[in-house]
Amino acid sequence: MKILKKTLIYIALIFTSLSALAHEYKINSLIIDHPIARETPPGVKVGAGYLTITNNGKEDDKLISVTGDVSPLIQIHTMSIEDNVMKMQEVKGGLEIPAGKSVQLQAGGKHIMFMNLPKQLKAGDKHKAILVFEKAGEIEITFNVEKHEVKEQMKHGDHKQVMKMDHKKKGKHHKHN
Ligand SMILES: [Cu+2]
Repeated sequence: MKILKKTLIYIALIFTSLSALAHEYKINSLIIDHPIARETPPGVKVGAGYLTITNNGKEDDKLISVTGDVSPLIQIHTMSIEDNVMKMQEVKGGLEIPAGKSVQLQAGGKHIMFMNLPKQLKAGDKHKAILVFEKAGEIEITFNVEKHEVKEQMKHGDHKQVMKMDHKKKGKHHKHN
């Protein structure tokens, strides 16, 4: 009995944490899935936001603007690489959300840019914002601030490797030279 109870509590916990992680919003035929902002390093004045917008309707729509307390100027950006230089450009006139399609704003592609950040974005913070769509109208969503988990793990691994390499170099120094 005790084990069963524990298992049930465990399952309940998994579901609560899942629903906390994956938050979504609905306005008319649009579904806005999992808006997040990336944690920013201290002193950095810009931050990125990501989300997915799915248009289940029969009419195209457009994301016209994003506003919120998180920063005084929020833009929608595209990202491209020209001559090995990463370029970001503001999407003018709104971001198309075609009927029956999903538009992903994600790392390395289209994103929301928080300009002139008044303070650091920290993991666990929540920032409300208003999305305005041409046809669906406006909706309040919350950006959950999350860490760059994958990158941080990589950094950690690299760091360890560098340490190991240093050790080897020191140990084999005379043999090599
Ligand atoms: Cu940008």
